[in-house]
Amino acid sequence: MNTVERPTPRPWRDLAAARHDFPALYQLVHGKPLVYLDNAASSQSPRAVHEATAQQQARDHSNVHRGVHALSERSTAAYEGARHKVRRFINAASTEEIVFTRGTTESINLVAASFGQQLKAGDEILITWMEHHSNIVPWQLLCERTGARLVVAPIHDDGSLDIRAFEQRLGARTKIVAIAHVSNALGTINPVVELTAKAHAAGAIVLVDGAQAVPHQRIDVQALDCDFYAFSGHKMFGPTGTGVLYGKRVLLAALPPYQGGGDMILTVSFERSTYNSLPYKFEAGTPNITGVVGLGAAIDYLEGIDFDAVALHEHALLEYATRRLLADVPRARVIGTAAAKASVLSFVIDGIHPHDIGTIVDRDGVAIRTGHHCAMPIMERFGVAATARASFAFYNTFDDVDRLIAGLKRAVEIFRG
Ligand code: C6P
Repeated sequence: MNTVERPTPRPWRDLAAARHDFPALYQLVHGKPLVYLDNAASSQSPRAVHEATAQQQARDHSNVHRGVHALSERSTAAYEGARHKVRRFINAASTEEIVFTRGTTESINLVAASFGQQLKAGDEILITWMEHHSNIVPWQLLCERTGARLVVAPIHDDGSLDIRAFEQRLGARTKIVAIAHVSNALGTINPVVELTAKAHAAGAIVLVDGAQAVPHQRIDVQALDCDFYAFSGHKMFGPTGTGVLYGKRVLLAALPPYQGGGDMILTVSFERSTYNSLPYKFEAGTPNITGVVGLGAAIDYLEGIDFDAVALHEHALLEYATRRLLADVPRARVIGTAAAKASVLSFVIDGIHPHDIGTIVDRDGVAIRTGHHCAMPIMERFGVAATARASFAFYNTFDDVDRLIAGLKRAVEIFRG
């Protein structure tokens, strides 16, 4: 029985209509209508993205920046057009600051490999306890190469960052501060403007892992004032294998290339090569042209969405799901209860392994993620091996939450024996 009153739905006319743009949401899974609650892993993409990628593949497939023929010119225009869309979307000052990558992971590795060449023994890289492995391991590898030290700022029991401890760990040795904008495993939203200002005051540069922020809120990299901002296309309704590294022009211009190959050079001889201008210096080899065109289409789509409405709707979903979970699912505990939280609900049900929870609700057509969410230190911090995680996008509904809770109650029944 539902013991929690449902919020009166606000007139989400646009968002409710938008749901119809996502064909994947209208399928049966194990004979039941799909409820897709794994958006933090990968969100579904709208028809406009499918159409853009299909056209790129079917009509314009060719290489960029290399040919004078019509197909290559069309591909180049679409690829560079997407760069303009990204620039506008995150309010970067120039397209020179927008580097296409395979995803957040590659964006962070790029900075670690390139900017990281300046680091030496004794330098420090400050991260937080709530980072995804993508924002831990590249820095560990850099520490191994250079003798620099990885320093970790702890978090409170509710999953929010301990800002005093963060400040105490900032110092003259801190060269890089690398922080998640939003935690994928807890949902915590970090105060990145404040943290960036503190890091800059200490003389460090700041990389923000924006993988979980970009789909949910308007990002303005100039307002954030971070030096680098990394995100993935497949979490913002675009294709897999696409991502972006934003970097301040003055920093990118001074950095050595990441990878060598075609397109990132101006001249090559056996004695020496010279490098292309920004951002091409960081885009070696044939890029994921089709994917980037799809990412551009995803951004066009997002430009038509009211992000304030998205934030309100997702917050309402998260609140309702949290209250229903705690009221109606015996032995459920939420992991990550920070006041500032995005639409991620990580939880455990005592006595049931998260993988069993995920498998049982999947039989009901409900897709959630279970596991350590590539954030093993967070699991250790909260004394669990894994959690179950429901993560919402604007196209989710209160019905979706009800279906999740019904599945979870079924799981509890099954394990009661
Ligand atoms: N998190 C999740 O289910 P890639 O794989 O490069 O697109 O994104 C990596 C990444 C980096 N930072 C954060 C905060 C992330 O959430 C992710 C991806 C997915 O939570 C897959 S593990």
